[in-house]
Amino acid sequence: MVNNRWWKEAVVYQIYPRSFNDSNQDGIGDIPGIIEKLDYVKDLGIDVIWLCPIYKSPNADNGYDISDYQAIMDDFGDLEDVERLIEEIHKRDMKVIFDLVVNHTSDEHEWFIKSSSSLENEYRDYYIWEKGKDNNNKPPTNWESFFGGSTWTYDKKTDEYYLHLFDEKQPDLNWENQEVRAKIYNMMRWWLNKGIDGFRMDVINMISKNQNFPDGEKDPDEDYGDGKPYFLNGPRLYEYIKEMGEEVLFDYDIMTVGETLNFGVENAKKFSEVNGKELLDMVFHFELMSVDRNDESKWIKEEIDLKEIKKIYKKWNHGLYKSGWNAIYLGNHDQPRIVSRFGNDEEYRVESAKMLATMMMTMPGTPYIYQGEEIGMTNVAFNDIGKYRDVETINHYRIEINKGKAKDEVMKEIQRVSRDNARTPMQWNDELNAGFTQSTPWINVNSNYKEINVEKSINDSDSIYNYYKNIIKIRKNNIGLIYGKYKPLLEDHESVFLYIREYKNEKYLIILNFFEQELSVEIPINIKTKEVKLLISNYKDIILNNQILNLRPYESLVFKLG
Ligand code: ISL
Ligand code: CA
Repeated sequence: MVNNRWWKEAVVYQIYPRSFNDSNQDGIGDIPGIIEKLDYVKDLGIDVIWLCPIYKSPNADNGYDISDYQAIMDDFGDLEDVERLIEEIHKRDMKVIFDLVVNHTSDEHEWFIKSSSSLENEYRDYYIWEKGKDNNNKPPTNWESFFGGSTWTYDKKTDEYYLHLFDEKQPDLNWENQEVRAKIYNMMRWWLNKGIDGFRMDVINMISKNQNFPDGEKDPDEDYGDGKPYFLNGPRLYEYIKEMGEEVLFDYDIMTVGETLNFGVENAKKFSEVNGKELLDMVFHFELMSVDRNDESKWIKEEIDLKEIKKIYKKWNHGLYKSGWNAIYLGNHDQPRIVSRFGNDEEYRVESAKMLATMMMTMPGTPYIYQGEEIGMTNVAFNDIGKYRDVETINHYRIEINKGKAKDEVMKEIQRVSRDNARTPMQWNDELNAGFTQSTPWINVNSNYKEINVEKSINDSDSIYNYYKNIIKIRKNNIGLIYGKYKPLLEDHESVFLYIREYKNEKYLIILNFFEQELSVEIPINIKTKEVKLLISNYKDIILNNQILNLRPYESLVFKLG
């Protein structure tokens, strides 16, 4: 069933509360701090806010380790603050989706405290406990955690191992247990009845595991095997998500977006609706997140091949056309800053940030802007590991140094890829700590905040911020950029990305020079006729001789053809 929906026409802004705005000067962003900035978010042209976890948490993984789903992290405020936030967002005619992290909890959640207390405890089966191998001296499987090391931790008290696909302080919930599922659905309803407008579902395609817990494939020289075939897209995943729909989702006019590793277009289609009822409206896939890195390791860099990017967009845009919906993103709180990763964060920071924004805002699907992307915030290169906060980064450093890798080599990997690149405080102005806090921030502010900040951007008509604002307006005023068919041209061109969007009698041509290299390209469509209108570009002029267009570094143009 294909129809126009509010979440298909929305632009989403992702807020990582810890780093957004500190209102009580403790160095940590908080809920009242977000409320102070809602007019800023609204003015950008945002319709929906995705709020990263705000629930009670010991912050082993900055809130993705929840100890109470229905209480608020002390650092961020209290339930009243959250209810006020929801109200203030709705007052500004925006919506808010919360982060649903139900593959695992914190090990400080009362369920785990009880579960780990004894074999007989009624909560034992809320988590995944197994006997080890070799007389319990080895973990039940050879799987590697996303944060390094084994996915199993031995618990002496009950002489069994528990599973954690992430940090050992993030034990995986046992979704086989119907009681666990029921409690999660109740919690979801509790939040929806407070007025939230949907969920972003953290690693949602990991919740069903192969119950035989087999070892993963392992290279002889590797310490761990690959468990992904046994915990991604597991045997009961569809059953669980469909049940979640029946128990919760179908009763509300909400938006859902699943975070799904190795899910694929067919699953995205299959999980989007069941019997015409909306299930996972859209998903974040990771295929664009590996175009600049080795598939085996996020820490190993590879050159970007634009043709690979074109293939990924074509597969998903065609695959979900009129049978599903795309989530469009290039960055988030887990990924490096997009202008550093896909663009150029030095000489062509402004042009390349605008080119990336043009690509996202002219693709079919719902675009997601991660806080700071709209002002072209860049990666941060802290010179010592002591300045990093992310558990994944710190674990990587320890593991690699223990393996004997040179310190400066590990630091280079971390500076390029660490999730902390996206977690330095939002840069509001050129005052102390970029206006984020009057106190010592929980993580250092990027030293470039005097040049890169909101205040400076708002007042500069040529800024990345004003470009985002304009192109968001253009997207909203040209519905063909939302619902139009995607038709790629010049597919073999190594550095120019050129595509058409077509919808009823509207037609748009998007031209992107994806790299720094200047070049000339023959445009396969006559753009000199009087019907053609240039809607937006990131240079002041256009260099066109007949059909030959001279493209400068990262030059991007959007034409309306009629
Ligand atoms: O950045 C990654 C580690 O390599 C990603 O694999 C990321 O950890 C993965 O996509 C899952 O991310 C989500 O779940 C994690 C949490 O740390 C991330 O912040 C969250 O986005 C565990 O809850
Ligand atoms: Ca604070």
